Amino acid sequence: MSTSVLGQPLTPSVEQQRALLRLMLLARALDERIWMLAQQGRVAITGPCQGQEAAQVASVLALRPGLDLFFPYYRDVGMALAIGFTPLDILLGALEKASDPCSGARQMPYHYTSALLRVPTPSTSVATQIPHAVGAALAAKMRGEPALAFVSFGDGATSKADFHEGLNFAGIHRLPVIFFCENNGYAISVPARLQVAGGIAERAAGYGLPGERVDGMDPLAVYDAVARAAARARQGEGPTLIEARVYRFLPHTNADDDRRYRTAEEVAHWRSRDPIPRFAARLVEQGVLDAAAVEVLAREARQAVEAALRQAEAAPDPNPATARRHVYG
Ligand SMILES: Cc1ncc(C[n+]2csc(CCOP(=O)(O)OP(=O)(O)O)c2C)c(N)n1
Repeated sequence: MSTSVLGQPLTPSVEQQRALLRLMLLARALDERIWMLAQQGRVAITGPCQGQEAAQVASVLALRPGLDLFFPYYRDVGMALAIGFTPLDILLGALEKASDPCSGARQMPYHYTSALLRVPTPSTSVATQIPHAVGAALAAKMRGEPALAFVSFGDGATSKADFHEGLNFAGIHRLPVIFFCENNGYAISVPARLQVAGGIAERAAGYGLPGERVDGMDPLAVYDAVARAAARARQGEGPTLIEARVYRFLPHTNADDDRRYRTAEEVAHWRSRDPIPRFAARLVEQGVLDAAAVEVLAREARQAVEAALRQAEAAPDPNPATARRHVYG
């Protein structure tokens, strides 16, 4: 694990460690349910987060939701929950209901948007949230606000010009932004070795900012790296690139067949490193929770998702007569 300037990793409080596990379990339960709805044809599309929950939740817990600006991407169910979106918010989007808080079902689902939670609306084009975040960090710096901008994206996004332009500008102007790459090894079927000849973290050096690789299956390692990057940003020391090595357990989306580009053995290997049972076992070992309490958290997560689903299913669909409202041109 990486260390702070004092040589000690920055660790979440016991309360935060419980919240970490609770949110990871909630993300897993919600993602599993949405995947099932997609298999049933009741949800049109989903890009599952399973395997990436530790990186998604721990990064947010090291930051200040409500103050900082967040730019998550479509796979970030765990991140969205940690920022403050509810399972109901996410399900209203997944089921394309009129009361979807992100866009009233006018965007694709999982385009997380909330003025209250300081999450600006994203575009569907991969990596475009990166320059958006850099611009928001510039604005925060010009206004003298204490907020930083946190932006997440996949390994494939690092091939886009938006990534390089964003890092370059942020590096030159020492902007308070954290670039958080969830490297799950693939951009759909394209393996990371065909995206990046060197490493992703190493790309930061060319833009004059620190780059760090962490085990994204370990929430404490992620928390430590993001907390240190946040401290740097808040002290005016500028941006950081963090590459969290993760794995997506399921296909890219429900429209993808991952058996065509990766082996069952590879998936099984990464599943054996599933961040949720490993972190739960660690908390039990350290006496933070007992095994029964872990079971209760898992059950409560599934119940919360079922209750939200009942509510979302009962919500009205959009009125087709309004389909062209807000359409430009
Ligand atoms: C500019 C652009 N090109 C292609 C797509 C289609 N597309 C959607 S997701 C994706 C893969 C992105 O991979 P990565 O950034 O590694 O993230 P992951 O989905 O693996 O989490 C692609 C090519 C798109 N949305 N935008």
